[in-house]
Amino acid sequence: MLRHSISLFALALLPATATAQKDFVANYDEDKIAPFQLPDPLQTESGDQVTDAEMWTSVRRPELVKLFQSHVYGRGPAACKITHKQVSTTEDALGGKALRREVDVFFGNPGESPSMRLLIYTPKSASSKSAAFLGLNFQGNHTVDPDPTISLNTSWVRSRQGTTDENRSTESARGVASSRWPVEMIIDRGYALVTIYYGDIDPDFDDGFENGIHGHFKSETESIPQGERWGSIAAWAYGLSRALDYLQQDDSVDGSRVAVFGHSRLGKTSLWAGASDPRFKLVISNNSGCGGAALSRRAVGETVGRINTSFPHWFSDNFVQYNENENACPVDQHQLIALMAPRAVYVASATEDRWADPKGEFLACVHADPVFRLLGTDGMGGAEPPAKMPEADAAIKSGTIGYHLRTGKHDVTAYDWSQYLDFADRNLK
Ligand code: GTR
Repeated sequence: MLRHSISLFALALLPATATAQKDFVANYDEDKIAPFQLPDPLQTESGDQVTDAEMWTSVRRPELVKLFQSHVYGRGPAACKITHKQVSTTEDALGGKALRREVDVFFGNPGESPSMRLLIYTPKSASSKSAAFLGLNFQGNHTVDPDPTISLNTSWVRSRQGTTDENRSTESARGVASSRWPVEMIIDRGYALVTIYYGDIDPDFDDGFENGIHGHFKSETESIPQGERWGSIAAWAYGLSRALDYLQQDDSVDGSRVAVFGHSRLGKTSLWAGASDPRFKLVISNNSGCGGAALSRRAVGETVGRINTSFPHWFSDNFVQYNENENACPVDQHQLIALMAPRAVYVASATEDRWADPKGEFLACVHADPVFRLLGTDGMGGAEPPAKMPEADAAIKSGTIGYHLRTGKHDVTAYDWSQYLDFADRNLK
């Protein structure tokens, strides 16, 4: 876990942000948004217009990845060698429809490095390797399905009434997140599902570099300038990429057709994983909001200042410079969406999730659209991107950028999954 050691610069900001946290009042009024100009995804830092795919790929894309590393998420070590160990195999999961396996993937050699446990479901009806959804979960693999034979995660978890005891999960946690993980529906549609507890990679609290992969890669991390060191989102994304390294060697999953999925902070993570690792074929952000799909410059709902104060370990130290100062940031989140091009990306919002700024999430897609079109795809579909937000529950899913605004609260529902599956049928099969 990353300790935000306090630079002189941040020190000067601290009292102000602490006050901002206490007195923070979210803005939801479109008329109160301060005027802003979005940085152009298709203009290079030296001011040249990107005119073709070659220039995007060789100049602008790498430039943008670097800007997001330096100013937003931070930079981690190069890909490490992974090793793996089979933990369990169940031939007849989900009433015989799926093969279910647990595989430990180590960030180095077993015994010397931390590991994450992959819970893998593959459809038994498949005649060849299956395309897969890969997503991190919040409370442990044993929470995605009530099956008592899934191993109970024993690492640190955030305490929750009824399902934890001194920050360890209990038997009563089994299946509590199952409404967010419709495993059978995914298998019935012919896809594999791979999930990992995000705390296996890095526990979600600030403990000063001690545990998780931040601690494991201590010397590599210390060789990176302080302000640019990876936060937890970048660490979780690194874990997703190492999981993909494993899936590319798996016998039942097709590692060249993997969709990375995440909700909320893990939606921010799936976007950064997809942006920094072009091997992900489809990228899905469910209600990711600030630091995810929502435009930071709108500062509607959760803001950069607010998120850096509540969750100081999620982003790089440099990101703190943009607290109440979003216009000074050289990037905004439409450029993050653009980094998926020409691959497919889907952004989902919810009507009651105003904290995540649904309109800001939609506009990020609209402003990413020109990059997708330059690269020869149809962007959000149609001749040009939609001029206004779609109605609730009217998904835009015919193009390369999908978007919907679901009725309801901050959550993952069967409606969300059924859109992702339709979108995957067109972009992953
Ligand atoms: C909230 C945070 C959001 C979102 C969410 C979550 O408290 O403000 O940015 O990440 O947590 O991940 O559940």
